[in-house]
Parts: sequence; C-alpha cells; structure tokens
Amino acid sequence: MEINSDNLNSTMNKVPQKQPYRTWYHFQPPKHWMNDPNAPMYYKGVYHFFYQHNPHAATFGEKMVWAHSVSYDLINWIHLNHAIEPSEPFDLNSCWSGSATIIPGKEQPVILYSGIDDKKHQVQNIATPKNLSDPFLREWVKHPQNPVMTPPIGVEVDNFRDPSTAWQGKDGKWRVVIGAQNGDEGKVVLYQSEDFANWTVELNPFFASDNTGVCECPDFFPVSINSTNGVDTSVQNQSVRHVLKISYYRRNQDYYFLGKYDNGDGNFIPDVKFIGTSLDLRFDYGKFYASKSFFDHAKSRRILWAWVDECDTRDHGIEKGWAGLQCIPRQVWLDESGNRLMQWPIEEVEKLREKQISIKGEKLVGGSTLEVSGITASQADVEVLFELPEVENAEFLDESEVDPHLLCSEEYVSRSGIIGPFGLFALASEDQTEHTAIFFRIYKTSNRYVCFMCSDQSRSSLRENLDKSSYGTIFDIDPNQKTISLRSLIDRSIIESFGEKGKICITSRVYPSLAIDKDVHLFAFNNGRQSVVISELNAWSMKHAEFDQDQSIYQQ
Ligand code: DQQ
Repeated sequence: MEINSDNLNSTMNKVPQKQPYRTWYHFQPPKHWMNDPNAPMYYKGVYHFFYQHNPHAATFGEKMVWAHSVSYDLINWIHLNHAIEPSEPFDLNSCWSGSATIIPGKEQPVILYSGIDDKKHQVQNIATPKNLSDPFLREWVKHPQNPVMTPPIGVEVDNFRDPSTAWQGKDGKWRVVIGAQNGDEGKVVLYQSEDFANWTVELNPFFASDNTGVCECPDFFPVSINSTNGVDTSVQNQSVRHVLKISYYRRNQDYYFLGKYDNGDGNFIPDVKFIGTSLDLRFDYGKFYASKSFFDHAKSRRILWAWVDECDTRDHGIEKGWAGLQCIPRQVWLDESGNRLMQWPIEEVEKLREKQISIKGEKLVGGSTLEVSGITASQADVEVLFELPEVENAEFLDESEVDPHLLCSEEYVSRSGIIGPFGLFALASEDQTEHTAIFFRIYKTSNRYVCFMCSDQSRSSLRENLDKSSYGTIFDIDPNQKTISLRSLIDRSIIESFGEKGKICITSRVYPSLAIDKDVHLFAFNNGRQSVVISELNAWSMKHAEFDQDQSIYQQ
C-alpha cells in the first residue's frame, strides 16, 4: 500500500472525529484499548515503551498483545508494529505484562513477559530483539526455552504473572520477582538464575499480604538516600534503600513499601506492613494502576509510568473508539525524610509549554474565585504557590474519626473551614456548574499539623453514569510552614496533580459536558474563612505532543 498523508491519516483515525476527551499530550494508542505500561527502557538513544493493548476493540481483550512505541524525549512518540503477539502454545491466549532488563556486557535488552498458555495457565517467557542494529528494535524473537517459568507449588496456575525488571546480586546471579496468589494470600515470588534462561524459585515468598488479591505488577528498585538521581536496578550498597511496589488487584491501587534489601539472606524487610488504611503509602491517590519504573541512564533518573483507566462506562469507551491512557512519565526519588517517595513530571513535558500567564501577590479572601484567563484551559500546565495564614489558627481534627477519602467527598469543597479549602477549579464551565476541584485544607490534630489534599470530581460533569469518586489523602506539614504548592497537568479528560512539590499526587479522569474545548475555564478559589494569597501562579497552554505512526506498519 502506498503511503501518503491522506491515507495515513484515514488509517490512523478510525476513531470518531469529535473527541473532546482524547488527550493532547498524554500517551494513548491511535485507537482501541490500552492498559499496563510494559518494559519501559532507554536503549542506545531511544526510549522504548510497550503496553498492554487490545488491537481489536476499546475493551480489554481475550488476546492481548504488546504494542510498541518509541521516542527520543518520552513525550513525542512513534507508534510501531506490535512487538509481541500470541502465537505459540506458551502465549496462545494472551501476552500479558512484563519488564525489560538490559544485560550488561552484552548490552542486550531482554524482555520477560507473562503468557497465557494453551491451557490458560500463566507462565513466564523471554523475548529478545531480532536485530540489535535496528535502532527501534521493531522485531522480537521468542526464546526457544519458553516457558522459562511455570506456576510453582503454592501458586494458583491462573495467578502467576508480571515479571519485574531483573537485578543482579553481588553473587552475580539474576533475580526477578513475579506477582502471585494462593487462596487469600497475595504474594510476590522470587526466582534466581545464573544465565537468565534457567530459573529456580525460592520457597519462601519475597513478600505476602492477606486479602489483597493477586499482587500484580511488582516493581522492585533501589533509590538513593542522598540524591534525587536514580540508580540502576542492580545497585545494592549503603547509599540506597529499596522500594517494592505492588498493584493490589482487589483494591485496584498501587502501594509501595520502603525497606531494607539484604542480599546476604536475599530478604526484603519492609519498614512497615500493609494495613489497608490511609497510612499506607501510594504513588498516587487517584486513578493510577499497574505502574512500572525504569532507570534512565541517559539522565541518571528513575522514571515511573502508570496506566490511567477510564471512569466512564464501557459503552462510552466503545463509542469513543478508545479507552485508557498513560500518566506523564514521572521522575521518582526518595524524600529527604527517607520516609516516602517524591514524584515530578519529567522536565521534557515543559517543551510543550507555550503561551504563559502569571499572577503574583493576589489575595483570595474567603468565598472568592479568580479566573485564570489567557491560556487554553483544556490543555494546560499550572503551577501555583499559595501563601498560608498562620497555621496555628487551623481548626482541630480528630483523626480517629476521619477517613480522608470520605471527607473529600461532594460537599467538602464547599464547606468552609478556617484555612481552606483553597485550590483550583480545573476543566470548569464558565458558570462553574462543572468543575473538578483540586484543593488543600489545613488542620491541627492533638500532636501535629496536617493538610488534606483532594481532587473532587463530584461536580466534574453534568453527565450521569460516570464514576465521579473523589480522591484525597492527608499529610503532615511543618507548623512554621508559610506556603504550599500545587501543580496540575490538565489534558481534556485527565488532571494529574502534584501537591507540595510532588509529595502527594492525585490523578483524576473527568468527562465534562459543558467544559470542553474552547468552553473550558480555570479558576483559583478559596472557600476558607481566612484569606490565602496566590504568592505566584504560572500557567501555560500546552501544545499537542506528536504521535506518529511508523510507516512500516502499512507496508504489509
Ligand atoms: N494487566 C495485565 C496483567 C496484569 C494486569 C493484563 C494488571 O498481566 O496483572 O493486561 O493491570
């Protein structure tokens, strides 16, 4: 088939023309369903991103493939042919999630992925690039020894999946963790190998928790204690701590555990156990699942991706012709306190910033709103620093009676407190009947000061039949704290918000009916009784990222 700009576009755009919810700079496939990020990696100057994809519909499929895209900057992408598709007895019923490991010395990327085999058992397989001199690594070859791992004793045959990036211990052996379940116990199992092809399972689970369902997509990586730089997955020394991330199937949420990884006995000792309350650490308190990180050695940073699902109905997904997208890749590092991770959108996203507006020293008295005009509010990057009144004046909160998620629900944003709620109304209609409120409210408890951060979607759309849950969490603040910061990446149906320079992240998916395209507005607001000051607000319209299709896709 000869390619020209007309038929390229018509082939790409089988989705309906009017697409108010399709994102401009968040990664999406040209059409149909996507979920987990798979095997993100940087290899010889190119970023590779694979993802779970149903190439036939905007719904999860019975034969999932690994779609593949490449980029030079993690923001503009070229979509390639599928890298891995069901074809062999060991993956005939789907190619599910997995990760990449770059073998040092040989400098060869190896993918470990889960196959759903001809008996519908979950097994682990290897794929390697066919031609290392192709900079885009378009073709992948399945290993002759596949499957290289089958469900071990004590693991259900249909709950054994999602190999992590492997790491090399001080003894030179490779190790990898796999998500699993047995009855009520969700677990992460550890395998070891000397040659990356022959793997043996460790009898004791690497990690286990009750009543969480399968521990999907485990991710295990070191973080520097003294630097925001990332480190390679195999690094083990006194200057790092380790992070184990689990995607808990029953909760549909990602949790992470900081801890000590001692290669002497091969155990990971998390600082705390999973307790199932708001005290458990999460990358993101909103819509964010199956995340996966990789070490970007080009810029010495660790980057995190995650699947951001729809909150709309399945039928609307089918009507739109697509479902699912990815968060903007985030740099992740250990907070100075050593007790939590910080996240920030990669700096490359700022290349999309254009028209900028700034507000400085604007007082927001209780009950006021201020329109932030002059930018394209449907696709924007907004950074705001609020100056707080004395936090000593904050109202009292009895923590034993509060669940942050419940408190952040519908009426909370309009209920006036002393300090807050204050923040942004994003993707708002002119009359504010539709808006998503991202906001803070300060309290004092019996022994400390805390801040609530919420993303309230209850007024995000006049449409019914949407999941309009609100998300929120609580974090400590310094009694001498004078300011608090918020950044929101707004992109038509997604708002990713970063509170306190990336300490707390909340992602929302919303589908306004009035606030679309040119009718989208952005406001700052304060519903607290005490005034807060916008010390500084900078907002930019965001350009469209480029999502191109590799022409070789059409040469078949
Ligand atoms: N999605 C994949 C599985 C994984 C789940 C299938 C997590 O491998 O456990 O698409 O979203």
